[in-house]
Amino acid sequence: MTSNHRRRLAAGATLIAALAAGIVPATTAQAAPAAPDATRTTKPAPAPAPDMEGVAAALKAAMAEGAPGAMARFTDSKGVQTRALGVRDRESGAAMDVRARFRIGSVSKTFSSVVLLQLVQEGKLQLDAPVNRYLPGLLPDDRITVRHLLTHRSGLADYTNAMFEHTVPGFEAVRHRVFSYQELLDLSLSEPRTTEPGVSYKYSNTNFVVVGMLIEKISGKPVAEAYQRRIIGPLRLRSTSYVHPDARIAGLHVRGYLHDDEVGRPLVDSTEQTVSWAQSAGAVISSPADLNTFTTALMRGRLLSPTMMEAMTTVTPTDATDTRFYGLGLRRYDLSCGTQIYGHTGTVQGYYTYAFATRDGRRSLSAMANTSNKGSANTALGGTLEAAFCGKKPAAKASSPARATASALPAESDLPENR
Ligand code: REY
Repeated sequence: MTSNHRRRLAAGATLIAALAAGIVPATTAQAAPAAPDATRTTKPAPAPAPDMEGVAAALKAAMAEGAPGAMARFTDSKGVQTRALGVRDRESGAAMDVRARFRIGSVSKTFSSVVLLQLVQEGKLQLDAPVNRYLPGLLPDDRITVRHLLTHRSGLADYTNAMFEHTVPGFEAVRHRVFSYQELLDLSLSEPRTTEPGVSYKYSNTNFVVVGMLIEKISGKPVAEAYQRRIIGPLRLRSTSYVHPDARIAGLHVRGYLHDDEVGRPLVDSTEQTVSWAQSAGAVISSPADLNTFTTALMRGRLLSPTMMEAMTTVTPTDATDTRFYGLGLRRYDLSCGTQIYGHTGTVQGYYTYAFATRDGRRSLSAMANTSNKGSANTALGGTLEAAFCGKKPAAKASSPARATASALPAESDLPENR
């Protein structure tokens, strides 16, 4: 062994000890020379700088597709960058504002998943145990497990497909209703099940209604309290709330505008609603800053143990593109530059949301547009992901083969198999 070798080994050992003691920030560790026996011999490529003009272009494209406004907030080691375009209120003409709150739809599923996985971590339930062990007789099949719910593999039909088959009348019929979880589950059970338990991925809000029932049964408290005590409080998410069945959004907020199925009909202001049809599957209210804090904290392991993070980020494909995957209440998208991002999408009447972060939690993006039932606007909004996480695209060569990417394809929540 050369003395040079020895010095590098010693430096490596010191660094590992310092890391274990929590003295050295991880960034220093990456910049330090690798020990000779390290498996990685080259430095990781630096993350591409976000293309904020590309982000703005995607927001503009969402507006060109019918969103009154759109905004995005990106965080990395260099700080925060935001873009807000259009209006958050068509009547007053108030401009879109990155501090404003909005309905995050199914990004709520990641919140519910975190709560349930904390209960698993505490030994209060098991991922591979039947749901009926904790809620006897609830489901028609003892083979459906807790993990099947979190991975959308229970085969329980999505009751919202029938509810919102006719968008505006469907919405108006439930806008002010207050459902019990049992009523929502009964709607699902009145339809045939879609798959045998565990067999295949089929996105269904019913799964996260049952997750809400499990949280309430195991914790003995309403889901609102669980979100507060386990996520909102510890992360100090001051613009995040779960107010079901209150129909209003408190404080500075974005108004949501629902598209009618019939082209050319006026937009419906859908801001006020109980979101009782979704509850633990989609009724959380948040802001861009809070969503970035949430996805970053999650990925950095501040909410769950390494074992639970491993379970949550173990994914299977959701479609044939091989770019989109689902773990436990968490999506993974593989972008064109090779970067993998984790988070969730959300659709609730009047609001489309994306909230994603890299696996190391160093970069995060939240983006929203204040419209829905307009798939092309949602797909355009998804363009913020490539721009933010992959940076500027090299000028396209006419001969280069087109590669499918997670965000250039129709938004996942608009694919029939996910609705
Ligand atoms: C329900 C319909 C969307 C939305 C949904 N959202 O299940 C959950 C999610 C919470 O995954 C509605 N579409 C729209 C229709 C279609 O009414 N006919 O786009 O506002 O985020």
